[in-house]
Amino acid sequence: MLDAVVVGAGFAGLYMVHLLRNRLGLSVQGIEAAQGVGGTWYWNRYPGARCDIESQLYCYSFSPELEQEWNWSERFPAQPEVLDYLNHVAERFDLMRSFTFDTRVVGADFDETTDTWLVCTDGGARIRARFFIAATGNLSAGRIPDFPGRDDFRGNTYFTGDWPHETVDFSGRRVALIGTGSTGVQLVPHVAQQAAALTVFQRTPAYACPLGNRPLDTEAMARIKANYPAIRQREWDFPGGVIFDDVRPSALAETPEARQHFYEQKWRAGGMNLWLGSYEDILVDERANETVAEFIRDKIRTRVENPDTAEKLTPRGYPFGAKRQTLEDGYYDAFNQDHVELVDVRTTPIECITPDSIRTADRDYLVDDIIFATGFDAFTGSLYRMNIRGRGGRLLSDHWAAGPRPYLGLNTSGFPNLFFITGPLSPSVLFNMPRAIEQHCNWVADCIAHLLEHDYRAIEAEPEAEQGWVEHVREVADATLLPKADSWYLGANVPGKPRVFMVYLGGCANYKKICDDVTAAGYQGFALTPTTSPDTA
Ligand code: NA7
Repeated sequence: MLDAVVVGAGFAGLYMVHLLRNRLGLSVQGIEAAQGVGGTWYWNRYPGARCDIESQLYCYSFSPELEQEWNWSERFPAQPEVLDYLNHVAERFDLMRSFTFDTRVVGADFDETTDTWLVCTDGGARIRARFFIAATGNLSAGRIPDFPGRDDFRGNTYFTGDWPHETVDFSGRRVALIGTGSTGVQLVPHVAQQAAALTVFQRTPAYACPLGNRPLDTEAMARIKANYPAIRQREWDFPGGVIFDDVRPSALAETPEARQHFYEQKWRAGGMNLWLGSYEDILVDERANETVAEFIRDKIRTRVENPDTAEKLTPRGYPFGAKRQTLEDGYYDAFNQDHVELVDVRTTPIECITPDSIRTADRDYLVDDIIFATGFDAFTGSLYRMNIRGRGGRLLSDHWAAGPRPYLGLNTSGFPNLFFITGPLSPSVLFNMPRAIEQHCNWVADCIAHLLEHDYRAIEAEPEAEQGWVEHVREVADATLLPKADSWYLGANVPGKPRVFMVYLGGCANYKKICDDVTAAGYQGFALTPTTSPDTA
């Protein structure tokens, strides 16, 4: 029997295996569906795929040596560079040998007689372990909507989250792209450059802001390296873990002129500046939000030449920032080219896909290729497809039928010794992911060390603590504007999924303090089962 099974070889799985094996000396088996490490950065290889958090932040902080030896080439690293980085980490910390690749977990059952997990893979392996750790990512279960006729299409179809490894050449082809979230917005300018015709099918217009990418030269990288300790400290001062200069309390407290000037500065600064680094009240006050929303709408109108297209691209009816901020580099300009067309599927819905077209309420769009940039079954999708069963054989998806409910986002009642890394109800995607991941993995590794040291065989969230956390996460979210859009944060993009805001919005520093306090209070809210409990005596 092993000490732990870790599922996933992205940022989370790699660090989790490093902590458990290299620091605690435990026996660990990593399991990964892909043929290599990287997680999100392995699968999302579409043209233009790029991280939209600054490279100096979007990396591990646990090893000063690693920080000093790795050079980032751009402010926002492209997918191949992040993947190279993760391969480098895997090799540097000798992690590859602990993983089985090209293998999916198809079942995980908690055995109440031994307090162990039996993990089954599609390769037929049955692995028994004390701890089962899901480092499966929040945006890893891809979702292509069930358009009637989808399987009859005779051309090529692509899903952005499972992009082919070989280069795809769209030269001379008529391409349809469905979806205008972060992914679609990144893709459009690249496909437009190649394709003979590009038709973009948009359901909800994005409030896309400029990415502001630039190369990092040797001097810039040297400055970053010299500053890493200070950067790492400052990250925790910001609720989203991304550092900004000059964040102001209230948009409504300033004159329209001062506000306009400030928004211009933030627009030019790029990245998440307008979203998380401008005025603190724009995500909690609708009137404040409207000031920045209108600023962005104006920018779109000036960027897009055709007034009808500009109007279709202009977001309304939901607050800026209530959906994940999308960042663009040439997105709006692409629509100024004659061969790029925008279809608003709210006015003319997609009725079906035929063998050679996408048919909307009023037209047939003849296409050779269809790209689905339609997003993910976020947070729970990757967990449910592992068929995890806890006490009494209860499926995780049944326990969470009304919405996910893990205490602190880390463990859920009835599923002892199962840990989620940046799972639902943790700060996860609304904190800088690598930092959130490190915090979670550190907590889990410390917890496991504690259990082993003090001879506990199991840990499990208490139902009351779990319920309390569910309510707290909801209250914090309801104090903001974020639940006011149909986003994947809410599960709104998946028909039938319970509408529960799945991210803890209290900030990672607060969250870390809550986790640390829970630990200091002897794992308050968790039941710990001693090895010599009456059950085993
Ligand atoms: P997103 O942000 O979920 O975007 C998916 C897009 O696909 C979005 O514009 C959706 O419109 C659209 N969509 C989904 N279903 C349909 C149907 N049935 N018809 C038309 N359009 C549809 O996923 P991304 O991959 O772009 O980004 C995911 C995250 O990865 C991103 O936020 C970053 O954190 C990294 P909708 O807005 O739902 O109306």
